[in-house]
Amino acid sequence: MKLDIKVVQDNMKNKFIPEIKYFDSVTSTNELALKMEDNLVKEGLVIVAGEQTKGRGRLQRNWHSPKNEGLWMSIILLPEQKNKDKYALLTLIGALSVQKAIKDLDINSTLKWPNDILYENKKLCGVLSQFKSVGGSIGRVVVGIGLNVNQDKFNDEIKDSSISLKMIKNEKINKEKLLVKILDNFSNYYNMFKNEKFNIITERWKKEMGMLHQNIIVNSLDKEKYKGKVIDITENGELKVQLDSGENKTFIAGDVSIDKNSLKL
Ligand code: BT5
Repeated sequence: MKLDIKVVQDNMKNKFIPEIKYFDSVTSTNELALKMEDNLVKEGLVIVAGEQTKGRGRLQRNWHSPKNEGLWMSIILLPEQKNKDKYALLTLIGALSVQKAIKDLDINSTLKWPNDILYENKKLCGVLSQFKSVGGSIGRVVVGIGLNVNQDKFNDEIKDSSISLKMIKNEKINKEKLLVKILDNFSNYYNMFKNEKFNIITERWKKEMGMLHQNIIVNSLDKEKYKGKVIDITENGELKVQLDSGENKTFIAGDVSIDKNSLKL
């Protein structure tokens, strides 16, 4: 069923979100949020869509966003420049906000650095943060959230690696209530960010992430593969890994997977 945006608006308690714009169909809510003219942008403005025809993951990957079956949205932020080196935390905040909201449905999920929520190793939600520069420095941050809500099935390409809330609970989920909770949580976490309580955010993340102290492989942006053990999330939201060589390395981006070979040892 189509999202009833009026119900969402009527139930929003927090003052951080000035407006929620709903569209039946867009290419990508992130694309829209990035293209929006500066004079129309307000901090906390949310764009939600019924479907995305060109939903995006990281590195231009595809994000499947079928009509009325998920929450596909972007939150626009105008954070202070002085905290630039902490912007990666905004992605972590997106995932924490969704995870807390689905806990209220009695769903225990785990976070996977930097942008996934997993349930029994299947992907339930992905977050994509993008930036728009104004006058040479980052002026606008767009936190895009894609959450699988009421799908009964996925296409062949992702069916073994994806899951929806409905598949977990065996019942249809109320998207309006869920969206209100996610945005309330986001506003609370963003307040922590603005108050520079970065360590609360990273500590919470560490508590909820599945790979702490595990042997993993990082495929980094420089296309190198690194093997090691996850030891921390830094105050800047980076993944800190103790490499097999003994040296510590931090990653700001990358794809992480469990090192299955090391489990056999
Ligand atoms: C992500 O990228 O997980 C970020 C997804 C962000 C989506 C939101 S929706 C609203 C906003 N507007 C956008 O255009 N995007 C954001 P990444 O970690 O790179 O994962 C992408 C991979 O996840 C794909 O290559 C597929 O393998 C898989 N995938 C695609 N659609 C999926 C889905 N609906 N559920 C689970 N996995 C999916």
